[in-house]
Amino acid sequence: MRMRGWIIIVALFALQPFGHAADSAAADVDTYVEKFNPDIFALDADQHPVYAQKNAFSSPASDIARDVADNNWFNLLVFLPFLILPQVLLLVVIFKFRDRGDGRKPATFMTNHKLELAWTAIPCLALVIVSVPVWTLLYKMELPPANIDTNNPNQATIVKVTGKQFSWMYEYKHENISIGSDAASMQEPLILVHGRAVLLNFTSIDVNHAWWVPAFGVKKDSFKGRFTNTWFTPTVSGVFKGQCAELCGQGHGIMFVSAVVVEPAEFEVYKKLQKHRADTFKIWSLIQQEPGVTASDADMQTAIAKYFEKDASEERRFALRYWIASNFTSLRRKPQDQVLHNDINSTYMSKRDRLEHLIAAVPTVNPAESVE
Ligand SMILES: [Cu+2]
Repeated sequence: MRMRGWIIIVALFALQPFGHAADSAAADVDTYVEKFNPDIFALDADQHPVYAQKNAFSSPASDIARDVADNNWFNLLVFLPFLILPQVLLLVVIFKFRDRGDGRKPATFMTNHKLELAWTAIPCLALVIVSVPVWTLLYKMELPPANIDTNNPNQATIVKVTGKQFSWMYEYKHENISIGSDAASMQEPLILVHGRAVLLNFTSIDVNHAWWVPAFGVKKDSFKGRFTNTWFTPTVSGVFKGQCAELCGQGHGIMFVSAVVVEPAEFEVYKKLQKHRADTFKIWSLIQQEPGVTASDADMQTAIAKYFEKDASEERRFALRYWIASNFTSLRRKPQDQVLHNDINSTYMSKRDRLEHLIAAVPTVNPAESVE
């Protein structure tokens, strides 16, 4: 019961931007921009708390990563004697059979069939022992277990991942969301749900790539004309970084992978934001133009009126604010020519303010029934 209470409180908190307290939305907007659009190019990643989980062995962030880490420790345990035993024998021989100056002759025998058989058979046996859990895990990585209903969006997120020189496109099957590039043509993160299985189907539209996030314990090749797949359940919330792991051309080094693991209630917010995204493009193209170019009030009002024609709900207002703020965040982060950079940095807050005023002039009309 206590657990359920907490879940409701957390959910109410997370869904607040679509509730009545929309006036404090500016702060909420920035909170969500930080959550769904983190700076994956931050160089001081170690000092950034969101990058805390980086390694499958020291801090596994999925069930599969946990298995990979356990498997690694098991292998180490099996192979450790092979590392230690020769060192011990070497020390014994060095000290026990050293030349004591008493004229003793060393032994000169050449073969010992029993010994040779043993040192061939025992390592072979060790490899067989290690291969059993390894093969089991490799098969487990391919498809989720039968008790996870992949047709149920609350149990599994299915994403088609398409690699291309030099970025990733993500298509969410149940949620009908397509993402890939942000307003600055930079890679967008894959948004995943804490505790919800994710099934990834990989392909490529050009050369071979490999999707790799160490903390999730998965690395999968993507090929043109073929599908490969893997799955895992994120067990830690936060931002996770990866990298294309197949040399795919000139931009391979900057072909990043990033994922944000959020709570279920936050994912609901994300879905709603995505639903309105395409409709905000027109307004964005008016707001952000060449340095020094400003859209007229009449043009802005027309575009905003058109945007709110569908509905003028809190949800839709919040989505517009969110996408404009998120787009500016992406642009400000991208290295670009100095004139454009200075222009964006000196004008983006006043542009956001102008938008706030224009939105405020449109009366809020929440739709009678929610359009899901
Ligand atoms: Cu690549």
